[in-house]
Amino acid sequence: MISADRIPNNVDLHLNKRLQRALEHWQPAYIQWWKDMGPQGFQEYHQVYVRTAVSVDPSGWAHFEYVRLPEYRWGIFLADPVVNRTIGFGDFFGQPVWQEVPGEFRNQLRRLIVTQGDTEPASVEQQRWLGHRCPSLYDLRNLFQVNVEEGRHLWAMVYLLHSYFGRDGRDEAEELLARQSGNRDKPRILDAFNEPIETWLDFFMFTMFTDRDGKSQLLSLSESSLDPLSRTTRFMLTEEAHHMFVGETGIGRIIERTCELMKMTGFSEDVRQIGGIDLDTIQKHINLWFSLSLDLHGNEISTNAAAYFANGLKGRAEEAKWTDHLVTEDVYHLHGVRDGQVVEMDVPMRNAMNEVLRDWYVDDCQAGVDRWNKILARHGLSDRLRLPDRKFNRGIGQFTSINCDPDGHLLSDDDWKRRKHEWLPNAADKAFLLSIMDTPIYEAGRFANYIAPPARGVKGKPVSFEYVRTEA
Ligand code: BYC
Ligand code: FE
Ligand code: FE
Repeated sequence: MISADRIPNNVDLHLNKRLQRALEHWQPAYIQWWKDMGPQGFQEYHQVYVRTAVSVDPSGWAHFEYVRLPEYRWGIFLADPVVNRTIGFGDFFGQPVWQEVPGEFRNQLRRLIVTQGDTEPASVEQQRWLGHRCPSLYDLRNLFQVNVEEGRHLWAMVYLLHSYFGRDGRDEAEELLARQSGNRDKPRILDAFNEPIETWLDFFMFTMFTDRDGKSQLLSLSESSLDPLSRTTRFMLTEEAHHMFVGETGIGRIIERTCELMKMTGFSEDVRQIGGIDLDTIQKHINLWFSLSLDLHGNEISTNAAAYFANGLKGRAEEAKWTDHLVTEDVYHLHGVRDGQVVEMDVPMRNAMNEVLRDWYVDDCQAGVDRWNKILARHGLSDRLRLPDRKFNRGIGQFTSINCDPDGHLLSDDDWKRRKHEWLPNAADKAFLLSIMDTPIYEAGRFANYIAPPARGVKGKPVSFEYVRTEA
C-alpha cells in the first residue's frame, strides 16, 4: 500500500523532476536533523507502533505498523481539491483561488508558511527527552506519533516553500532545520516554542493548548486563497485532532488518578504524599500553557492580520459560518490597555482578526476544560479547573505591560513578583514532578502511579499491547 517513492506523495512528484530532486536533496538533511534533535535514545533499537499517512482517504491515512523512528515514511499529502473553489473572504472575495503565488503577496505568504513550518520541528525538539520519563509504553507511543506527525507537518510546509518560492524557499527550508528551540543565537520564531518541555504534565498541557493553537491557525490557513496551502493544511488538521486527543485525555487520566488517590486518603492528605499530582499543580500548568498559547495568536490589534485578511491569505476559523466575508464596515469591541489601565475600545474588525481567532480558540479550550470538570464531578468533588483570564501572564499584545491575577484583577509589579508562583509552576513544583517521573515505565500494560490507564488502546489493540518494542 505504501508507495515505493523515496518521498511518498499524492502530488505527482515524479512529474516534476526539478522539485523532486530539490526535495530529495533536502531529505537527508531532514533525517540528520531528526536523529540529532528528535526523540533521544529511541532511534536505533526501538520499534514503534505508529500510524503512517499513505493517502488522504479515510482508510489510507490510518495505516498502522511497527517502524524504527528514522525509517518513518514522511510524505507529502494534500487534501483533495474542491472543484471550482473561489476565494472565501477579503478584497478578492468570489474570484477563483490561486494555484500559484501572486508576486505581490509572495513575501507575506512566505512569512506565514515559514512561521507555521518553524513551530513543527520546534515542538519535536522541545519534547526530545520525554521518552526517558514516560508513564507507560502507550504514552511513549503517543509521544512518538505526535513527533513523527509534526515532522510531516514540516514536510508539508517545505513542499510549499520548494514548489512556489524558488531560491528563497529553498533557503528558508534549510533555515527551518538550522534554528533550534531554546538556542540563544538561533531560536525558534515564536516564543512558546523555545520553552523546554521536561515533564509529562507539560507535554499533555502543550498538546492540549499549544497544539490547539495549531488547530486554530491551520483552520484559518485552510481558508487561504492559495489553494495548495489550503489543501495541505486541511489534511494536517486530521492529524492535529489526534495531538489534542493525546493532551486532553492525558490530563483527563491524571485528574482521574488524582481523584482516586484523594479518595484513598479519605480526602485528608496532600496527594503528593502518595505520588499523585494535586489539582493546584494541574491548575498552575493550565495557567501557564493557556497564557503562552494565547500569545501565539499575536497582537489584539494587528495591521499584519488586517493585510492577511484583506489579501485573502489567512481567513477566520470556519469562515463559511460568518455572513459578512468582506468585513469592511464592522468594528470589534475589545479590551486593551491605555496608561496602565484596562479600557474598552472599538477597532476596525479587520485589524482585530487575531482577536477574533483567539475568541474561537478560547471557546474550544473551554469545552475541553468542561470535559475535565466532569471527571471531578463524577468523583463527587466540588473543586473545578478553569481557564485564567485572558489578561493573565501575557507576553504578547495589549496586556504585556500590565500584571493581572487569574481573575483579571490588576496587580502592581511588586505584588505580581511576590505572588506569581501562587498561579504559575515554581521550581519546587517542577522538582516534584520530575521526582515522580524519574523512573520511566517500559513494561507493557503498566502505568505510572500518577496517571490512570486509558479507556482503550490504539486501533483496537489492548491497553497492555507492547506499543514500543526493543529489538534484541
Ligand atoms: N512570539 O501583528 P502581530 C502549531 C510578532 S502552532 C514572537 O500580532 P501577526 C503547532 C510578529 O511576528 C501554529 N513574536 O503579528 C503547535 C510581528 O513581528 P514583526 C503556528 C510574535 O503576524 C504545537 C510582531 O510581533 N502557526 O502549528 O498578526 C506543535 C507584530 O505582531 C508572536 C502560525 O502561527 C509570538 N507569539 O501574528 C506543533 C500561523 N506573536 O512584524 C505545531 C502563521 C507576534 O514586528 N503565523 N509576534 O517583525 C501567523 O499567522 C502570525 O505570524 C501570528 C502573529 C499569528 C503568529
Ligand atoms: Fe503540527
Ligand atoms: Fe500538532
